[in-house]
Amino acid sequence: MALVEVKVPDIGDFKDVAIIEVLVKVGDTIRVEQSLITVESDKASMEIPSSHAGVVKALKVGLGDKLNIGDLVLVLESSVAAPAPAPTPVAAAVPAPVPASVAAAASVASGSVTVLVPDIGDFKDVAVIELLVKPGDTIAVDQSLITVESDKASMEIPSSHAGVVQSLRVKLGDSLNIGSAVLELAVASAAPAPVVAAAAPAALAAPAPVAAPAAAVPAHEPTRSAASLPHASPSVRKFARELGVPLDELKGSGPKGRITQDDVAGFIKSVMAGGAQTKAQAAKPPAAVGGGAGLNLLAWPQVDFAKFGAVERKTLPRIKKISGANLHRNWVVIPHVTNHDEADITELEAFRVLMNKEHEKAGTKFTMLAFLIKASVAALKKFPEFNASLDGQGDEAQLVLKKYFHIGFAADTPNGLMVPVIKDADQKGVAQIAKEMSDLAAKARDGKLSPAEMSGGCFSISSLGGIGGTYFTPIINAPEVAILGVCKSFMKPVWNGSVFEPRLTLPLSLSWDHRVIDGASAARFNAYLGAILADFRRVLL
Ligand code: CAO
Repeated sequence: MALVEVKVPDIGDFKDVAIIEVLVKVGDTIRVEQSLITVESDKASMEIPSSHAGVVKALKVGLGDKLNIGDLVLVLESSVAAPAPAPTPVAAAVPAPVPASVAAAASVASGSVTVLVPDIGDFKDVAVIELLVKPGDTIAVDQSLITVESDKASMEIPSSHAGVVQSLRVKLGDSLNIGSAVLELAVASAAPAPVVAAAAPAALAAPAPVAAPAAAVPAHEPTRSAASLPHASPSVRKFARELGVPLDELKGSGPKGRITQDDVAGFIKSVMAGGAQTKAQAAKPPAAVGGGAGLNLLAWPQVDFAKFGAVERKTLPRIKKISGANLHRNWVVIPHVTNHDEADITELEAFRVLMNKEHEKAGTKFTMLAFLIKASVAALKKFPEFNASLDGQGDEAQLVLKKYFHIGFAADTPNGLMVPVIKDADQKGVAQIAKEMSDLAAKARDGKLSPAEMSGGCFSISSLGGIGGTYFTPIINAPEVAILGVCKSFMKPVWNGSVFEPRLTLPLSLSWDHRVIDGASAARFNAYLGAILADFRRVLL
C-alpha cells in the first residue's frame, strides 16, 4: 500500500479554473481515469481524471477552489507500491493548446473563408452538440461557433475570422476532428485573417480577447450567445440528452446557475407529475382524448417573485395538496353549472332560535346547516338524479342512483378544506345531525377525521353563512353530481300583495353536473328546497 498524490495534469493554457463539481469523496474506491472533479473556464468544462486507482484518503480541494497544473487534488491509498508516475501529461479530457499557425488554417478564396476545427489535442470524433450561429449571422474573431463534446469535456470552437456566415458545414451530431470544416464565412477582404493566437487553443483556452474592436463588428444577433448557453458539465449534458431534457429550459441550482444532475432529475419528475411542460410539449397541437380535444394549455408562468419585493416560501399542507388536486380534477372534468336562488327562512330562523332557547340547558345547538341537511335530503328524495353518481365512461356510462342519504359538509380547518359526511341523514333528527356535525367539525379541525368519516357522501353542502358573502360557485365533490353553496342570510323587503314585508333571505348556489342534470331540474330542485326552507313542515310530506 502506498499513498499517492493525484495532481492536476497539464490542462493546456488554463489558469485558475474553478472547481464546479467534486465527483468523489473520502472512502470511495476509484479507477484509473475515473473523473474526480469538474473544472470550468468561461468556455469549457472538463472532468479531471485520476492518474491512479485506489481508495480516496483525503480530498485536498473543495467547490469553488481555483486550480492550475500540478495542484494537488487528493491523496489515494494505492495498492501499487511503486511511486506515482508524473501526472498524466495531457489528460484525455484536455485538448492541447493549438499552435498559432492552425488558426490560419482556414482556406481562403475570393472573399470567403472555410473555418476549420483547430488542433483540439488528443480528441477524435468529437460530437457537435450545439450550433451557436446560423447563416446570415455576423460574427467576430474568436466568437464561439459550435460546441463539441467528448465523454469528458465540452468545448466551444471559436472562429478564426470575422465575417458573415454563408453556410454551415456541420449539423448536430456530426463527428469532427482537427481540420474538419465548420462553416463558410464571407469576409471583408480575401486576404487571410490575421493569425489570432488566442483563437487557436480552441475553447479550452483562457478567455480569448476579442480581436476585432466592437465598432468593427456590425450589430448582430447570434443564434445564441455563449453567455446564454446552459451551464452544465459534460456528464450532466449527456444525462440530459439521453433523457431528452432541453437543458436551456432548466434553471440551474448550482454555482453561477450551473445545471446539476439533480436539476435534470427534478425537471423530469415535475414533467411526469404534470407540474411542468417542455416548450415542445406546450407547442404540440392538442392530442385527441376519447374523441375530443385535450387541454392545450400554456406552460405555467415562471415568475421570479423576489424580483418585485420580499417574499416567503411555504410548503402547502398535505391536506391542501390532496384537496387541491381533487378540486382541480373535478373543476376540469365536470361541466359545472351553478343556479342561484333565494329561500325565505324567516319562519325557520324564528323556529331555530326558539328551539335553541328551549334546548339551551341540554346543550343542544340547532344550527342552520343541520336544517339545510335535513331539507336537502327531502329535495334529494324528490329529485333522485341529484343523489347519484356517474359510473364508467362513454357508452359504458351508467347512472348509479343511491337509496341512502349521506350528506357531506365542507369544514374549514387550519390545514385546509375537509368534507366529513353525516351518514343516513334521512334517519336522523336535526338535533342529532347538529351534534354529529359539531363533533365531526371538531375532529376535522384537530386533523383526527378517519377516512371512513369522509367517504360515502351523496351530496355536499358548503356553508359560508357564518362568514359572509352572497353567492359563489362551489365545486362538485366527485363522484357526486351536485353541491349546495349557502351564504349569509340577509333581510330583504318582499311584496306580499299589499305591502313590503321584511323577510330573512338565504342565498342558495347549487352547482350541478350537466352530464347528469338539466337546468330545468336544477331550477326545480332549488325552488323545492326554497319551499321546504320557507315552510319546514313540508319535510314531512
Ligand atoms: N346566514 C347567517 N348567519 C349564519 C348562517 C347563514 N346562512 N349560517 C350560520 N350563521 C351564523 C350562526 O347563526 C352562528 O352565529 P352565532 O355564533 O351568532 O350563533 C354562526 O354563523 C356560526 O354558525 P354555526 O355554529 O351554525 O356554524 P356553521 O354551521 O355556520 O359552520 C362549519 C360550521 C363547520 C360549516 C364551519 O365552521 C365551516 O367550516 N364553514 C366554512 C365552510 C367552507 O369553507 N366552505 C367553502 C368550501 S369551498 O372552498
